[in-house]
Amino acid sequence: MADTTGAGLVAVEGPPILFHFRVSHYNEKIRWALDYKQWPHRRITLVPGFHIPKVRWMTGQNKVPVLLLHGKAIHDSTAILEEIERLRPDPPLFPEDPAVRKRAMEIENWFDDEVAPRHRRLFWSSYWNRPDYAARMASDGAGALAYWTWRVSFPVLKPVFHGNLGMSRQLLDEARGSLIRDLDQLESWIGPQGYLAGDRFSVADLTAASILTALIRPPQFPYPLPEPRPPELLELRAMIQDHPGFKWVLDIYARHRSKSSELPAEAALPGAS
Ligand SMILES: N[C@@H](CCC(=O)N[C@@H](CS)C(=O)NCC(=O)O)C(=O)O
Repeated sequence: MADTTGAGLVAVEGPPILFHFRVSHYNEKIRWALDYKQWPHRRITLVPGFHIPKVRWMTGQNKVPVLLLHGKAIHDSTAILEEIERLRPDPPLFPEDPAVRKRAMEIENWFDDEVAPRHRRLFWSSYWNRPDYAARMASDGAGALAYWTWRVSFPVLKPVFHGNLGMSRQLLDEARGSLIRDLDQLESWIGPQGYLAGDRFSVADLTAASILTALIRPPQFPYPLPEPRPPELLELRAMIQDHPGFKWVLDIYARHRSKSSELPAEAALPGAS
């Protein structure tokens, strides 16, 4: 098969390759699942805004995460998690009992569809008028050229991001207004064993905790934000830091965020998986 990665790999035979934004909470779902299942994989860091030609060419749409698995490019974190589970069922992330499984997937969808856009919007709002901070955050891991290109392009990219992220005053106010409500909802779902669906760690917990990293950033999140962070971001974090839902995220990360199974670049050649 032809090289579809631009990374010199014949992807059909090699280990999974994750195309991701380091900063992103949807992408963290996939990193965590691969690490949880100890599935050796490669990661290719993309820079928001500049990712579009490659991702569109691979998948016909613009969003990451994208996982290249046995020559097939899969997008959408929910679909990717299902495929990972199918190919690597142990340890399981999806509950066996159909009713609990259905509940876990409902919770996953709620965090993906409702909570994630709100928290991402607030996260980006704290960088909105700080182009230097924004360029360091967005280009993290991609080098000095990416930093400077991003820094110079930000004013031009802003209208695109404005539409994509929903940065209107009304949507931002709504997102801020539902911060505590979202965590109250989460808290109401925590079961006696500390999990959201059933009595063990599942896709529901992984998704909720990943999505909430936009503002919480537990110490085990694999890519710490460049310092200093915008004061507006610290202020948002301070608004929720005493909430039991915030503490739940820290606890789930401390107990279940496995160490990385990312391969060093040279080990990711065909046949290395
Ligand atoms: N429903 C998708 C959402 C993914 C998503 O929104 N990804 C964002 C990063 S957080 C993205 O790639 N945005 C770039 C763009 O829309 O051009 C999923 O679960 O994977």
